[in-house]
This record gives sequence, C-alpha cells and structure tokens, in this order.
Amino acid sequence: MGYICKLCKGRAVIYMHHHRLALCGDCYVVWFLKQVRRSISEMKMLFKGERVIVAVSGGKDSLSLWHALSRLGYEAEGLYIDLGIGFDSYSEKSKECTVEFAKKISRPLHIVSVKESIGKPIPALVRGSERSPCSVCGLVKRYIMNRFAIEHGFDVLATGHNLDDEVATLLSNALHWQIGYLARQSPTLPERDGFVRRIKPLYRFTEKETAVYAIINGIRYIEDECPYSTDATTIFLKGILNQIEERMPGSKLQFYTNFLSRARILFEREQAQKVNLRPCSICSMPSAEEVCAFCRMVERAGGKFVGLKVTKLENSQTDKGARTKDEE
Ligand code: Q46
Ligand code: ZN
Repeated sequence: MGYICKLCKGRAVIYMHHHRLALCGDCYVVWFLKQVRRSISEMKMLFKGERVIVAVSGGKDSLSLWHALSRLGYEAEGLYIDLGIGFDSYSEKSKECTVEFAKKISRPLHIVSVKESIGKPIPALVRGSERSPCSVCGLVKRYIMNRFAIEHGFDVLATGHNLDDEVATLLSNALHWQIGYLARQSPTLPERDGFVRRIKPLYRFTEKETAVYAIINGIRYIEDECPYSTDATTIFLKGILNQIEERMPGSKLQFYTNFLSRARILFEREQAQKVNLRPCSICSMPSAEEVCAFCRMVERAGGKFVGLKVTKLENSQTDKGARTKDEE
C-alpha cells in the first residue's frame, strides 16, 4: 500500500485516514489494545474484580473483543447464542468459529440454544411474529444476554458493537427522533434493577479496523453475512455513512463522540421521568408494561419459554490469556 508505520518506520498494513495514522501489524495491535484500555477507563466500563461475559457471534468484532479483553488481562467468559438460523448453515458455521476460538484462548464458553429455551429457533419465531427478522432476533438476544448474565452472577455484559454499528443506529434513531433510544445509546449503559451493565469497548473502531485486528491475530471468523441481514436498513445506512466518510474523513467518529459529549444528556433528561419499570407478570424480568416485549412476542409466535438451556465448554486454562499469531 506504500505507507510507512508512523511508530517503527516498518511497512504499514493499515492507514487510518481519520486518525492520519499508518501502522505496521505489531504497532497496530499495541495501538488497538491501548485504545480499548482507554475506552474502558474513560467510559467507566469495567472495575477491578468484576465478572465480565462477552457476547460472541463468531464474527470479527465479538471475537476480536474477547481476544483484546483477554490480552488486557480480563478473565472474560464467552456467551454464544445459538439462533438456529439454518440457511447456508449460518448458525452452525458461526458456532464452529466461536468454539474453535474459545479453545484457542482457553476460556470458558457458554452456549444457549434458542430452540431449546423457547421451543422454536429464530426463523420459526419470525414466521409467527409480525416484527421484522432483526427485531425478533434482537429482542431474543438482548433478553437472553441479560437474563444469562444475571442468573450466572456476571456484573458486566460486553458486546462487539463497532463505530459503524453505533453511527448507523444513531442515524436511524435520529431520523425517527426516537427519544427513548437516543437517551439510552451509549458505550456504557449502567446497571439498574434487573439489568446488568452493558458495555461496548470497540465503539471507537470502524469495521475495517476490527477486521484488521482479527486478521493480524490469526482469528478465524465467519465472513458470511447473516441471511436476514440483506434487507436490514442498517446496511443501507452504513453505505450512506461510508459515502459521507469518504468525502469528509472523520465524520463518523465526530458525529458519534459529539453526540455522546454534547447531545445525549439532553435526551436523557427528557426521558428521565418517563420510564417506569416493574417485573413482567410472566417471566419477572423488568418491563415497561404488564407483560414484557419478549414474553408477548414468544406467545404470539407460538413458542414457550422454559428457562435458558445452557451448555458450558470449560476449555480449561493452560495458557495465560490470548496470544497473537506471532507468539504461537
Ligand atoms: S443475526 Fe439476528 Fe443480526 Fe441476523 S437476524 Fe438480524 S439481528 S442480521 S446482528
Ligand atoms: Zn416477560
């Protein structure tokens, strides 16, 4: 590509226009980890002695996040939700990548099966619901992640959302002026009754940057897109945001970080009085209504929640933390 690493003067593997920074593979990994550490500390994501669970999907973002947290010394465990999406064996392939990675870094992996827990996999729930596939899937994943973390004594739930995900969500929420969502969009969502703290330590990295981190570290991840993602609005919005970024480098990061530092508080204030949570009359998880959205959707789709069905792979720790490709 012709760029020289700014730190060691070696051959650069990435040039980040918005940071005006070119780095070689080794320096990039060091820089990436430093940025993750900075986000964790600045956004008050994790504190000493807390138990953290990483939601992993087999994709580049979540596996890179688990790798980075391990490299930084956090003894994070993994949670994989088997959605049962069978087209192109999507779920099978993503599970395979996750199980392989968990073994590689010798960390415990918990697997929750949607089909066993609710009686139906995601495609069947989608057919029985009037929501869009991603809305059903998102609702199920959020519910399972939070419920699992609470039932298993984790303090913090980490997800691999990157800058592109966050900016696309921000734009979508702003287009519809979804005040409630805007008030809650943050890299750190503090814990409150019935909810563990949720954190997004990769929120400053673009998709390309997490992919480069995964590739340099020899992480095998699922490259196929979820078959339902083809009609997702998010992909459309990401395309538009990439065009804006091309013309005005740095726009995505600025849009999001300025929202966090200057605008979010206004929506938060506006929303503060309005949310009144109580236990769902069916499952007892916190809900804004008598019956929570998850229980309503499951009932409508003809499923039945029988409790989380979890399989745990111990992957006993023989090595310390995750290693980079070069260290293997
Ligand atoms: S898995 Fe689920 Fe995503 Fe597939 S159905 Fe949509 S939400 S696209 S991250
Ligand atoms: Zn409920």
